[in-house]
Amino acid sequence: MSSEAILKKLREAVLNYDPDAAAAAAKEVIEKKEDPLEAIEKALIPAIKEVGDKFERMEVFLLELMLAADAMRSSMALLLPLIPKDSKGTKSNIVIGTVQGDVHEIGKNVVANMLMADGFNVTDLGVDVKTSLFMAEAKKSDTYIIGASSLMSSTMASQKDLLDFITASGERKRFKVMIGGGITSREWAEEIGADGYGGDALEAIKLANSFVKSG
Ligand code: B12
Repeated sequence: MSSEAILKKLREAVLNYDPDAAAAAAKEVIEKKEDPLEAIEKALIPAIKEVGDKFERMEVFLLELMLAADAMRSSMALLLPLIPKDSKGTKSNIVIGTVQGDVHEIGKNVVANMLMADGFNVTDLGVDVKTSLFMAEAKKSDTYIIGASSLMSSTMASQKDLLDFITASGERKRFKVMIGGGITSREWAEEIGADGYGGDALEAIKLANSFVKSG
């Protein structure tokens, strides 16, 4: 079976809300030694975005959105660990999480894994992360880089809360905060005083590296 045919299977599994088919297609990606990152970026992400667009147009229900998300989970659980990691992890520590009130994790997980692949030592705080925890965990793991993901208009405010919290602590200068996810934007990052915005995992990596270089 060609690479295109395998990617098509993966894409269709998400579009058909079928977690088992997604896991089976991911296994094929692995067996045929296809690039896991390409499978995520070219098949899985566009497919889940398509389902999201249908949900927004009210062409599908929440149940279908949840099944499509399960299909993402079952396939990404197999593919993400295969992205080659820079085992040294020497560039810097970094903490990342999805902000308070928000349980979307797919994009944040891609970013976290890509940062690891690029040599960062990543502490993933998970989803619905309490605002104060980002800074507490950054201090615990002795890092100054914080990444905060938000996918909803209602939870973008938690990104602002994070920046306000750090500023109020009097330690704003000590941290570099990057934000991203769904509908967030460069303009939003500027408005809330974040140090950077990443529209995708590659931009997240560039940003994190620029923080390391600028100290
Ligand atoms: C999958 C999904 C779900 C799944 C999440 C499963 C999971 N474990 O993650 C489930 C079914 C649980 C879900 C639930 C809900 N969802 Co939802 N969901 C989506 C969907 C379809 C895809 C999100 C996704 O994974 N995208 C793919 C990833 C790869 O993209 P990404 O997250 O943006 O990440 C990339 C970049 O943004 C960037 N990035 C991400 N994070 C970070 C962080 C940093 C630091 C940086 C630098 C970069 C970066 O890099 C990533 C890789 O390229 C979107 C639609 C869409 N188009 O996004 C709706 C969407 C986000 N959901 C939405 C809604 C409304 C909900 C619910 C409220 C539905 C409901 N009625 O209950 C709940 C919310 C629950 C909660 N409290 O959080 C709305 C939000 C609307 C809005 N503007 O506020 C959307 C936009 C759908 C829609 N069009 O209406 N959802």
